[in-house]
This record gives sequence, structure tokens and C-alpha cells, in this order.
Amino acid sequence: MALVDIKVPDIGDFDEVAVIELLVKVGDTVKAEQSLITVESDKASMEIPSSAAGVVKELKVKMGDKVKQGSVVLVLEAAAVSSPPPLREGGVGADVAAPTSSPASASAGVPPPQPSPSGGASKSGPVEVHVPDIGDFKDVAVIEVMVKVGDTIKAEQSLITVESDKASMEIPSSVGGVLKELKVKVGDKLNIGDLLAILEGAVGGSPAPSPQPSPESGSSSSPAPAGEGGGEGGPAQARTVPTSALPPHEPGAPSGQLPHASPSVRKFARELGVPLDELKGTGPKGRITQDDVQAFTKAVMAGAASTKAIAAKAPAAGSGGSGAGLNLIAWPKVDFTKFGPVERRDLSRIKKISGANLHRNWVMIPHVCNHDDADITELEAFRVSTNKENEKSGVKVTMLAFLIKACVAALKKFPDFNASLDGDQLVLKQYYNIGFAADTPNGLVVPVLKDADKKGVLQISQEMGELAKKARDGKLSPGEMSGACFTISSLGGIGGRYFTPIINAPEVAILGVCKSQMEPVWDGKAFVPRLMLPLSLSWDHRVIDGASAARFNAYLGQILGDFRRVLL
Ligand code: CAO
Repeated sequence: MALVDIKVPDIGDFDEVAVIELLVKVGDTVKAEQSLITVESDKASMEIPSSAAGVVKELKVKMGDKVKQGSVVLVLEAAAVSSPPPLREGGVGADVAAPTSSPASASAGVPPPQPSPSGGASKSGPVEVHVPDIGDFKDVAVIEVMVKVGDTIKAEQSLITVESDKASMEIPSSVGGVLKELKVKVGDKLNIGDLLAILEGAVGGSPAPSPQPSPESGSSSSPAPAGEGGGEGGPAQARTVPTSALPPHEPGAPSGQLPHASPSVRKFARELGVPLDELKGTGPKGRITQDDVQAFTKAVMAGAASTKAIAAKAPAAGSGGSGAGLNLIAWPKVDFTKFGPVERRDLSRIKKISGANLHRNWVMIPHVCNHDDADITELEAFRVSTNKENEKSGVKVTMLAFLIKACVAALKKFPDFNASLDGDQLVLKQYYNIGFAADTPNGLVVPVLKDADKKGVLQISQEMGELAKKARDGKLSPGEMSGACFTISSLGGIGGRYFTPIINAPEVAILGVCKSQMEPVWDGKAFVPRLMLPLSLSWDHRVIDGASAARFNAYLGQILGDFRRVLL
């Protein structure tokens, strides 16, 4: 199989355009016509497709590089070269947009230019604005209409954005004036010469040509820069549409910038229903990337972000609907390889899911955390002796099982902790299901021990062991991970003193437990060695106030200090 250089084809008047996206990587198998990179001028962006199918052997460009016609994009081990349209400089050329259209055929139907009688048009009657020579772009879809009837339009102002599957571009008005009639709408398919709009009192620029098809004409209908007309062998006029700089206007976002994204990203966003004007791009010059669209979608799905449409309908936080709508600055993009070698690894599925949930909970719940210590000297002695007695049963009583039982008692005494927010209401639960964070090779999961109030410590220990094993083996069912009222996160087997656990919404509190250790405790007469268990209680300040939290923790400490209190 031959190694072929895939080059930037004739991209019209796009000269020295920046590479803003790499759509493939070494080792990828690409199809003929598959987009390889996106390039962008200050007027438009377009994707450069491969003229051949094969495997990418070497990438010859990187982000930010400037390329022009003939620049080598990559080296491909070609499976088969699909009718490679040779570049004029020779070699295997990667054609752009529609490789089969010749410039001559592209300009078929182009209305001939009608220069203004006075060199700069000045008309007061209605003037038709047509789609100018857009080269080999055929049946391109209108994806944005940037003006409305009654608007005063300047010559060169963009009227609409059209998009093929390879590129998007703005179509400007060739004249200035007041927009009397718009002849297109989003979704319409356009070709050269199609009537776009009727302007009145038109001044300036070259008046729009009348839509007279002129197959022979190779010249542009539009204000294409002189010398760049589309004659035989000349550059395709599609790329010479003299759009003005991106106009800061679109109907849906009157005050914002037009979303800055490549055609494939726009298409991707449309498929997912993501409103691009509500995204902040993290790409070069604020460009919205596919990652941005994906991240936004994930955030909306996780409830951590919201579109304007969702936010408009959103119920109060706590009722399970709304997102936070945070207007944060973009995540820093750092090229870590500048500082040293790195390895990239995908996040596990669990990490992706739990990460989104943790993030939402962290930003949406006003967390406060209380730290306290419980004296578990006697309890630990009891646990050890119980385990000795029960050695043959195979069930090991854990400190966590006692903690679950103690938490149930505290939840009963402080029902606000056994609750969830639902809009302006508090849902007080009359059941006691306790979740416990389990560390697994794939990440954090939270199995739920159901009806803990109805179970003894031995049964809790046994069920916990089973659930923890299932968690590590990745075999927990959704039912075994849902329905918790309160969660315990125990790092006791590992170490540490205190931490600030994140509340597992829609619960309103979580207990973090660290490693117990012997400490000198003043008993009123002397320091005595006691086994102290550090407790960290995070609570939702919308539901719980500081005094209740301190009482909850103190009560928990009392129970753990003397478990007989559970019976009271
Ligand atoms: N203080 C001192 N020792 C403790 C202790 C504590 N608070 N809690 C447990 N230990 C001891 C146990 O007694 C056991 O010792 P032995 O082996 O000598 O009997 C050892 O630590 C290991 O206990 P364990 O962790 O296996 O058992 P557990 O019941 O305490 O915890 C489970 C089970 C599933 C909660 C735990 O394995 C786990 O995954 N913990 C991590 C939870 C986590 O990641 N939380 C962070 C969430 S926020 O990111």
C-alpha cells in the first residue's frame, strides 16, 4: 500500500489559514472524504477532507499552523485513492468541499456581475440581493439568518450563514439599504443566484446582479475581490465570498457574538440540540469545540448546567430540575508536554458519572462541615471481642456497621437530617437507608444498606460485606445504589484525620469518618489514653443550621461512646 501525502487542495482565496482543529490522529483509519483538519480564516472556517481512504501514518500539521494550497496535511497509507483530484502543483491532493465540481461548473448559473452605473451603486428603488458565486457549494443549508425585515443593512454586512457538510460561510449583502423582504429562512437550501432579500434605498457596493443564469460566465456575481473571479482554472468562488468579519448579531442572541464553531461542531450541536450561543468556547479565539459541546451536554444531563430554554422552565433548586447556570470562565488549556513527558488516560465510566454528580452537588449545595471526635474505646473493645466470639461465623463486625446503627439513631432524633429538599418543601423520610462510599478499582460507588433501623449490627456487617464485594466486582445493581437517606464515607481503614465529604444529593448530610487513634484525653483529673474517632459531618445549610449540626455530631459521639444510649 502506497504512502501518499494528503495536501491542502485549492481553497480559493484562503491563503495561510490557521489549523484550528485536528480531527484525526496517527493510527486512525480514515475514509475518503472524511474531514482531517479544520482551517479558519477571519471570514470562515472549513474542513479539509481526505482524498483517499487509509491509515494515518504521520500528521504534518499541528494546531495553530498556517497552511495554504499544497501544504501537506498528513501522510496516509492509502487503501485506495478515490479519484484524486490532482492539485495544480501536482501530487495527490486532498480536495475540499466538493471535489468533483470544477470551478467552471461551480459557476454555472452565476448571474453576471452588473457593475453599478456610477461605479458605486446608489439606488432608491428595490434591489434584489442574490447568492453570489459560492463556488462548488451546492444546495447549502441556511443555518442562521442574521437580519430581519426593517433592519438597515450596510453593504458587506452578513445576511445569513450557510453550511455545507464541510464548511460554513456568511453571505453578505452587496448593497446597503433597508431590508424590505427576506426570501430565505433557516433550513432552506441555496445555490448561486438564488434570491436572498430585497432592499430598498440601496446604496454603496456593487448592486446585486439580477438572477440571470449565465452558464458561460466564469465571473463572480458578487463583490469578490478583483482578480479572483472563477474562470476556468481559477480559484473556486466559494472561497472568495467577501464576508465581512463575523457580525456580532444573531436573532437568538442579540447582544452576543455569533457562536464561533466549525461546521462539524455546529452539526454535532444541532443534533444534540445544544444552543451554541450559550456555550463558551475553549478553543483558539474562543472557538467552540466538540469537547465543549460534549461537556455542556454532560453538564446539562447531570443537572449541573442548563440551557436558557431549560432554565426558563426550571423549578426551584432542590426539586430535581434546574442547573446552576454558572457563568464560569473557561477551563485552562495547558500543553503539559511543554513541561515534561505525560501520559493520557481516559476516565473510567464510574469516574465520569460520579464526577458529574459530585460537581453538581459541590456547586449547588451550600456545604458546611463540622468536625468532632467520638470516644470509641469501649466500642472498639466490644467489637474486637464480638469478632473473637463470632470467629467461626465468618461475619466480621466492622466499625462502619456500628456507625450505621449510630447514624440511624441520630437521624431518628434529628429528622431534618433524614430529609430531602423538594422546591420549597422538605421531604421527611420515615425509612432509614444508609449509603456507604466504597472505594473500587474503577472509582467511587455508593451501595445502599436498606432498612438499617430494622437490622442488627451483625446483619448490617454481613450485608455491608456483600455489598462492598459486589461494588469492587462492579456487580451492584442500580437498585442497590439508590434510595439512600444519608451516606457515610469511611476512610478509617486508610488514614487521615478529617475531611470534607461532598453531600450525595438529594440527601442533606453526609458523615465522613477517619482513622481512630489513641489520644490523651482529660477526664477531669488526669489525661487518660482513649481511642478517638474523628467525625466530619457535611450538611446542607439550606436545610440544617449550625446548632443542629453540632447537636447531631455531639449525639453521634455520645452513642458511639456508650451504645446503650441507642436503647433509650
Ligand atoms: N479507624 C481505625 N481503623 C479502622 C477504621 C477506623 N475508623 N475503620 C476501619 N478500620 C480498620 C478495620 O478495623 C480494618 O482493620 P482489620 O483489618 O485489622 O480488622 C481495616 O481498617 C480495614 O477496614 P475496611 O476499610 O476494609 O472495612 P470498613 O468496614 O471500615 O470499610 C468500605 C468498608 C467498603 C467502606 C471500605 O473498604 C472503603 O471502600 N472505604 C473507602 C471509602 C471512600 O473511598 N471514601 C471516600 C469518599 S470521598 O472520595
